[in-house]
Amino acid sequence: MGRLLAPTLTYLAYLLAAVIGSQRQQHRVQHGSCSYTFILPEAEHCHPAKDFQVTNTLQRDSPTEAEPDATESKERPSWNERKLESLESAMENNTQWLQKLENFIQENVRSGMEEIKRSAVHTQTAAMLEMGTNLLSQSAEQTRKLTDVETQVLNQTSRLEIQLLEYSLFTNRLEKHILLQTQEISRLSEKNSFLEQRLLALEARYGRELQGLESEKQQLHDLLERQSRLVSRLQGELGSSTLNSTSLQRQQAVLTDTVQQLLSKVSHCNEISNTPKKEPLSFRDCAEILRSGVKESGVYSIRLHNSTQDVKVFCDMKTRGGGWTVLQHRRNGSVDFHRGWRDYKTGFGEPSGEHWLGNDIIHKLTSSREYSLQVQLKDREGSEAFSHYDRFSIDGEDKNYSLHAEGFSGTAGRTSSLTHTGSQFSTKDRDNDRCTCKCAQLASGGWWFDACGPSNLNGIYYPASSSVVRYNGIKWYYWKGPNLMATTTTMMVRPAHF
Ligand SMILES: *[C@@H]1O[C@H](CO)[C@@H](O)[C@H](O)[C@H]1NC(C)=O
Ligand SMILES: *[C@@H]1O[C@H](CO)[C@@H](O)[C@H](O)[C@H]1NC(C)=O
Ligand SMILES: *[C@@H]1O[C@H](CO)[C@@H](O)[C@H](O)[C@H]1NC(C)=O
Ligand SMILES: *[C@@H]1O[C@H](CO)[C@@H](O)[C@H](O)[C@H]1NC(C)=O
Ligand SMILES: *[C@@H]1O[C@H](CO)[C@@H](O)[C@H](O)[C@H]1NC(C)=O
Ligand SMILES: CC(=O)N[C@H]1CO[C@H](CO)[C@@H](O)[C@@H]1O
Repeated sequence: MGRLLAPTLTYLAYLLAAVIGSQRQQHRVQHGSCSYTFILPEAEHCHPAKDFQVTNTLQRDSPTEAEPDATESKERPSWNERKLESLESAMENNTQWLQKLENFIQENVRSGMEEIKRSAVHTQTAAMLEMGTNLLSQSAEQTRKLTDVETQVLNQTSRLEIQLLEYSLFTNRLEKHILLQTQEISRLSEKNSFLEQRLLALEARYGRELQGLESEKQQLHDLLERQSRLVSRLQGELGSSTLNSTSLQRQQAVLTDTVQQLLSKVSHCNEISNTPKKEPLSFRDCAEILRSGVKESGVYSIRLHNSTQDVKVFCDMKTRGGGWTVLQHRRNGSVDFHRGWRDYKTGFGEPSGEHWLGNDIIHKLTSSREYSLQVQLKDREGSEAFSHYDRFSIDGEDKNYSLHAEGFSGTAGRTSSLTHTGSQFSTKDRDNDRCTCKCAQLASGGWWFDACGPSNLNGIYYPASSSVVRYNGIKWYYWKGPNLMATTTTMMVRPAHF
């Protein structure tokens, strides 16, 4: 306001000066519907008369036209008088003049002052009014601008608020989303840790399995190497045997030649002698084979009496004159003797090694004629002994292969270890003993158990290192007690009257 006021005051001063200095002192002020016109007095052009010389030099003592008059009066005698008179009149005129002037000036000044005052007041009022109007309009303008600014600010504020609201909504949504994500992440991490544990467990398990598999693989690898070495050795052998076979073929060819020569010779002989051919020999037992001239122990074929069946048996041609047909033989425990009824009935093992000839065959053999029995024993210390029975036979299966043994003699004990006549044969699956127990299961093998008796040559073959007393081993009680550490046992028969 102060700044506005200063130019206004300047303007007012200017207006005042203009009012005083202008030719037509008139000023109009418009305020609302009213208009004010101020007419101001003219100061410069308000001369009294043409001859009424008024100059700004108010202190003019005498007019310039009066001087020539003064020079004329000097030439005349009464000049001083006249001069005096004129001076007096002039003075009077001047005085009048002065008075007039004074009056005029006084009047003029008074009215001028009033006018000035009035006009000044008017001007001032007008200026003030104008100023007021200006101020009013300016303030209205300012108010309008202010309102505009206010609306703009409000607009901005509302817009900002809307944006803020949107942002907060967005933020809320984001927060919710983040919360969901966090939950998801935590769930996933839980799952992950669970899976890791599972993985660790699986790794541990599979690691162990893998180690086992690797060791197995190593073993298989070793086996494979051994096998391949074996294969290569076999290949070498095959090569040499191929060579051998070619040499054998050559030998065979030579032999074939020889045989043909012999055949031709034989046919020639036949032609010469023309004697009838003998029937091919069949032997009932090893004694007959021995009698036919064979002196070597070994496996031979016999045909049982009253039968068409050929049986391979081992013939002992050395012991006490030979001719023994072997029923039972053991020497290294390679054959399992803990067997059932059917195996003992038909026989098992190989006649060249450990074997049991078979109860049916023994029955048929010993029932076809009278036989004696020889039991040949050898223990680990190398001592040998035997038990002999003059008469020996067993019944058929219908009587459970009952034992008949008489005429005991020998070195393996003073009394017979074989049970008395009539004992039935028992195996682990057929219990025919006189014990409430099952001797074949206790003592193992198949034998003529009594209850359970002092002998069992078909017991378990224990290795030499075993020193423990066992009741299921090989037993020939009256020679070596309950525990015979036998290396070989042989049961063999020969016709009683050999
Ligand atoms: C706010 O101003 C914008 C332009 O700046 C205009 O388009 C809008 O209509 C205004 N809103 C209000 C509520 O005045
Ligand atoms: C081949 O024959 C020789 C003797 O002729 C014998 O020493 C060798 O063991 C035989 N080889 C085979 C693989 O039978
Ligand atoms: C077998 O021998 C028995 C006597 O031991 C006899 O009764 C039977 O007839 C014989 N069988 C044959 C086929 O010879
Ligand atoms: C037992 O003897 C037989 C016949 O001599 C032989 O084939 C087998 O390999 C031997 N077994 C053992 C374990 O010594
Ligand atoms: C032979 O043994 C069986 C049982 O193993 C038995 O039933 C049968 O009576 C026995 N036979 C004789 C003649 O005792
Ligand atoms: C001496 C002088 O100048 N007198 C004059 C005074 O005024 C009158 C009229 O105004 C003149 O006529 C006189 O001559």
